[in-house]
Amino acid sequence: MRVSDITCMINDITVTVPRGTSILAAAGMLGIDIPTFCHDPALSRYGGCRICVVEVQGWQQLPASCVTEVRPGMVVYTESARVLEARRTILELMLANHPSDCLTCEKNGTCRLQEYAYRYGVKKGAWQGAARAYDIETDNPFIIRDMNKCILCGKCVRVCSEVVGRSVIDYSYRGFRVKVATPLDLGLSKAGCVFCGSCVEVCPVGALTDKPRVGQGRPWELTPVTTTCPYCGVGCQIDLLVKDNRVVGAKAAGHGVNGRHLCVKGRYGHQFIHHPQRLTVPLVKKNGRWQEVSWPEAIRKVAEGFRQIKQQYGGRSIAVLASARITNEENYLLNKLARLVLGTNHIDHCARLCHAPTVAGLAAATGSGAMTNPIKDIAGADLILAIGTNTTETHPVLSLFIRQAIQRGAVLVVVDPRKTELAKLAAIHLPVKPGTDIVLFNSMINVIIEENLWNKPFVEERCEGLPELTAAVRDYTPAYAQEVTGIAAETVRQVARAYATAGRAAILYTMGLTQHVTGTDNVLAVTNLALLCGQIGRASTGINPLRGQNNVQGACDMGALPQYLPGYQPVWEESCREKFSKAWGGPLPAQPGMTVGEMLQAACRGELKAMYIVGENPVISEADANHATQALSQLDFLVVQDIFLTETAQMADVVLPAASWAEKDGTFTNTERRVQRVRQAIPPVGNSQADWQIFCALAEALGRPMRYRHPREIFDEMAALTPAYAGISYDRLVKEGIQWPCPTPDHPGTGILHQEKFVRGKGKFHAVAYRPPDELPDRQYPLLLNTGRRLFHYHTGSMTLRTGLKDVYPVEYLDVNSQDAGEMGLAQGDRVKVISRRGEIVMPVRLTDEVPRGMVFASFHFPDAAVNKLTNGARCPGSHTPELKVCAVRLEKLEQ
Ligand SMILES: Nc1nc2c(c(=O)[nH]1)N[C@H]1C(S)=C(S)[C@@H](COP(=O)(O)OP(=O)(O)OC[C@H]3O[C@@H](n4cnc5c(=O)[nH]c(N)nc54)[C@H](O)[C@@H]3O)O[C@H]1N2
Ligand SMILES: Nc1nc2c(c(=O)[nH]1)N[C@H]1C(S)=C(S)[C@@H](COP(=O)(O)OP(=O)(O)OC[C@H]3O[C@@H](n4cnc5c(=O)[nH]c(N)nc54)[C@H](O)[C@@H]3O)O[C@H]1N2
Ligand code: SF4
Ligand code: SF4
Ligand code: SF4
Ligand SMILES: [Mo]
Repeated sequence: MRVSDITCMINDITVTVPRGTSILAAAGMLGIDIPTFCHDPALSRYGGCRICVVEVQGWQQLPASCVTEVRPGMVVYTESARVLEARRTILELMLANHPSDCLTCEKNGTCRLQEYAYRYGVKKGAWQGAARAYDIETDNPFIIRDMNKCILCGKCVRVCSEVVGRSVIDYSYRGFRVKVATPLDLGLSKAGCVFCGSCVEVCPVGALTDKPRVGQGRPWELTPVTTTCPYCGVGCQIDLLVKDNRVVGAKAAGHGVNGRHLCVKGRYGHQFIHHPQRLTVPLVKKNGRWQEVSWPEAIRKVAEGFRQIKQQYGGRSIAVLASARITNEENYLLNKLARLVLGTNHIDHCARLCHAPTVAGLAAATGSGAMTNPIKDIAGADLILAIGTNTTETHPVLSLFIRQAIQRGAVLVVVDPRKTELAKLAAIHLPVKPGTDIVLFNSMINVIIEENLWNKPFVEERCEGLPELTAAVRDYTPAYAQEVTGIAAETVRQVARAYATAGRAAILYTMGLTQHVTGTDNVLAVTNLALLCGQIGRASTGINPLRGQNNVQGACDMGALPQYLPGYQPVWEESCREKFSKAWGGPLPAQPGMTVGEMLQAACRGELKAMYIVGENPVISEADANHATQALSQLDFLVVQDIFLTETAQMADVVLPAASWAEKDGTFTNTERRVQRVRQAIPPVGNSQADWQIFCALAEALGRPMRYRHPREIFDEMAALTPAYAGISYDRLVKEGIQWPCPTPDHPGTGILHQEKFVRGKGKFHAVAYRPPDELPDRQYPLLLNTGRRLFHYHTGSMTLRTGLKDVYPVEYLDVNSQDAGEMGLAQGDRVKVISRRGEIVMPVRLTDEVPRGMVFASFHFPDAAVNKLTNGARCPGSHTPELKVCAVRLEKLEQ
């Protein structure tokens, strides 16, 4: 017992608890359940509903136990006669004006009011209060608000302001008319609600319900299946709610990185599963028209096609695109199929358009291309340097940890040319000119060396290459940085000092840093900064590339990259090749394969003859999409495997219908290297099949059978060959998942990388120099086009455009700076033709100050406004990632 501990007695049992513990919490420690409506341990204390009152010996009043702290010698009774009477009165008052449609209420069976009324034997009728008659708010696709059922516990208000950071709803009106409402009672859609559904999650009664679930089944008829979100790399744990082999809803699983929270896509973005346009049978194109065929025929056709091309031109004339959407097991098998069965090392995937500069740069400097720290660490940082990441829209649940850090007093510095929501939260926003980040970071390093703020012991003991770095940044003075980046010299100094002297500084970055012709150098510049200040290898520090797709970390780990076998074991190294060759039972090609961009070039030259594209939609997602489409049309044989007939699938000779993630078992690896389970909730829709089963069937038809009864067996085979995964197995992946490296079955996994030493030994400084973007605006094309993402949609829209997300965000706009628009004579909603050297599209404009003057911005989510027809295919030499963030365009206003 510590001095600060307090001993008291609850229901005649003695308990000792730390000072400051509430009576409610102390009772909880004894397993005594006190009813609560408004209390939530994760939210501020409120003490408003009073159902949790208890009797304290010697006290006149019955205190609310959630807000009353225990005192030494206190004697508490939680179910005394006085307490029971008080609770009954409270419940009677609540029921007096509560609607009595329990029989049809969606909350029936999980409602706390119902539960406590039953527990305390309270029936309606003692009082008949005036009934409330609010309109039920249903004007959005996701949340129904029936304030007639609200018991004013305020949890929704607190979760929205304290955790989600939005304050969309609050108490309004006075007295009897008091009601939880949006400003001016205009409804969620008009109040900046992001439809995260956290308010629904915490509401104890039927006042807030998930609209898509209404009428889909009573709570007790729904079977929850815990799995991992299929969208972004945060890897939230969700419970899919299943009835009669249909996914009818989803909620947060209550554990994992997200706990009770999800973003709108994770909670409401699943209707695509049962969308009528799902591919349910294999399709073969005959004379330009689709014909449905049986699986055996489709597999025969695909095997035949690849066999012929392999015989005629060799394996190197075939290329494979793997997928960051499919499981680890599937990527592993596809890798095996490509290298062993098809005999090609041409295998790549969307990481090429994304974090390939990270895989190249971070690995060169530290030995590992992965996020160094766990997501939860972010909350504990003293300074967060967020570079080119629109976190609140693209990694929404992760952004909650940034908000937590800010609440703790952390300084947020955002480097982004746009005034994003994150930038608005920042203490310091650095709106750099696009593509000039290297200058900013080299200049910060210049200041830190100049002012002797670098971490001498750390650098001397753990790093190499300081003289080269010092020489390389000599000319990057703050004055020069101001000239190139547009950030004031004094601000550069200020941020440099703040980062170098912070106790724990964490760097987060994403596409604003990588999608440039200098992507790899950008990553190296940021890494130099972290190494120099020793802001790595400790809790709440590090270099944290937030990986984009649900399983892009896993797809890279599984070797869906032309030069790597699983676990980044180089295919050009004989010992690695031999290891896999022995395990897989056949020879493997030695020469590293081509990247996506190289494949497309080779197809144009007629050197690449066939492609197998699994779970990617390059016709919409590739830079310079017209060129990509042109390349694909040159192929002799194209097979696409997807869950929908995407724009890419429409170009194929054969389309294979895959089962979605809800229809199969497996694992995804999230951005913090956490390997988590994907669990089958329903059988494959129609005649679709899990990707891994299709790969097995193909291998069989190509004469090299790969037989597995369950993905678990594939995982075990992979883990035996992949050191970082060696200690992981399905038996261990029960709840929280495991972060690699996990070398042995008794190893707990690794939260923080590079703690004692860097994976490569010493951390290596790299001298990098500024080069401008490949295509900047000029007189003919005077505007800079920046591209990226929106909260409500995901990539090429194949999934989100087939859900209620389309209703909240139905069309894409081109963001144009308001002043620019004024000068160009453009008004909100005007339709413009956006033209670059490579193509043109038409879309309406939105006037905004989020983009600086001279810049326009749009997402690539809408195939009818395919922004990649405009983007530049120029690539970073180190990683082959295209410069998706900068190209030059001009606008032509169209007559309405
Ligand atoms: N809602 C949603 N979430 C997603 C996705 C999605 O499609 N939709 N996709 C997932 C995937 S795969 C990925 S990779 C991530 C991407 O996540 P993010 O990288 O956060 O998203 P982007 O919109 O591509 O770009 C981020 C920011 O980079 C800024 N930027 C542009 N040029 C520069 C520059 O030169 N310097 C700096 N410092 N910043 C610049 C842009 O203004 C933009 O705000 O999101 C993931 N999450
Ligand atoms: N202009 C511009 N372009 C960009 C970017 C940008 O910022 N700006 N960002 C780039 C980045 S970072 C990325 S990651 C890429 C993403 O580019 P892509 O990966 O091409 O885009 P997605 O739409 O995610 O494509 C995934 C496909 O997989 C399908 N799918 C889903 N689940 C399954 C499954 O279980 N099995 C199978 N077989 N298929 C499935 C989906 O229907 C979808 O068609 O886009 C890049 N393109
Ligand atoms: S859905 Fe999220 S943002 Fe909207 S009101 Fe509820 S908690 Fe707030
Ligand atoms: S809507 Fe639900 S969570 Fe919000 S105050 Fe009313 S009862 Fe509480
Ligand atoms: S933050 Fe990412 S993983 Fe979490 S629910 Fe949203 S899309 Fe899914
Ligand atoms: Mo990505």
